[in-house]
Amino acid sequence: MKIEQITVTTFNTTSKKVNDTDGHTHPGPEHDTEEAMLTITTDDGHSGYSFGSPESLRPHLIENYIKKVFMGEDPLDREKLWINLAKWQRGSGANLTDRTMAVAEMTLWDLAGRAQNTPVWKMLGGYRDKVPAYGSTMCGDEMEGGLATPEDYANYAEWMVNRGYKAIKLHTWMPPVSWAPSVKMDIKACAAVREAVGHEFPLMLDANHWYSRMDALELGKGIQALGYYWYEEPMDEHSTESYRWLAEQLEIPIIGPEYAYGKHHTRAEWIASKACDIVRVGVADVGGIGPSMKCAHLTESFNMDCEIHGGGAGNLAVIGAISNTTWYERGLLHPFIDYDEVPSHLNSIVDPMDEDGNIPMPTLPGLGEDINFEYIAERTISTH
Ligand code: LLH
Ligand code: MG
Repeated sequence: MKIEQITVTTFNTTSKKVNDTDGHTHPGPEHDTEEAMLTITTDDGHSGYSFGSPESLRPHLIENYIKKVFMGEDPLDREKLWINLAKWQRGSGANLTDRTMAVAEMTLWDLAGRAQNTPVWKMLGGYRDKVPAYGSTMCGDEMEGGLATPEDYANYAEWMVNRGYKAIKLHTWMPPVSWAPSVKMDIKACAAVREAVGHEFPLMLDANHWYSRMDALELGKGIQALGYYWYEEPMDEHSTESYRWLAEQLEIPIIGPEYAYGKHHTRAEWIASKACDIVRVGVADVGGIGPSMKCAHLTESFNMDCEIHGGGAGNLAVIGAISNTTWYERGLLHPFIDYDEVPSHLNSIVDPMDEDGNIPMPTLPGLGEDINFEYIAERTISTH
């Protein structure tokens, strides 16, 4: 089996989400947008698919890195192909990102799963056939009836509990919200939600990612007193020492790193530095499913949990194959967004949630995405 063709199909679709000036996602009016599908095909007729932004799959990246490393190779040699791609990152002038590598590597997994008629989480060595989800809110906003006040968070938390979620994570207010960030408002929102859901319900906080040490400590003490279960990314994660300083002073578990670069190496540094109590890993953050498994196993060796950042097919596959994780992050959620609405380029969502708050592991071969190829063909703008 040899890789014969690598194609990016850019297509038109619609979205009801917009980004603010600081990059956070919020609800917005329905608008046209572009999405890209990477297809890798072998000489014996097998194909794998994965999705990314057109920018993360632009011709420069496909021609100079992905094709250079993948063409003519056996797609089952995922470790070799990933390591060779990772080596190219150093000299790529920051062009070849972990996100692009993740899409390329997930396409190899999808191809292998489809060729062997097996879901990826089973190929990795299955551990569970379902996982409980936590509802993860969007960042706070200034929309009437949205997530503008502590009461809004409390009302929405009640809705989430009724919907079946077994845990909730708040993303609170960050710039460009006019008065944000505010430790006092974050604590008010956390307190309002605690009151709404009761004392036993698991709650987590992912606050403004750029607080100072003193603000992060004050907020940590506040949510510790409210019985929150974990505290996520209150400061810039590139300062491991700041997290070690914070973790030493708080009893509430610190989770991280989510966003810091460096893949499994960074996770090892955080564990060794005692900068976190729970390790955070997402396929898009560390360059794919394979490196996420390295992180999970590294974490397991230290008897630590590894909680997965973000949803989607790749993250679900990793959760299905590791023992030291508890939750699937379902989101980002907002009162104005219907998370269960099927995106036009799919026939169904990969992470439907049952009334007990569980996500069943996909049964389709490969990553388990049920792709609407007809829709993509009809709305194709370009291929390269
Ligand atoms: O800044 C944001 O919009 C969120 O923090 C986002 O990155 C979210 O994916 C996250 O951190 N989840 O845990
Ligand atoms: Mg986070």
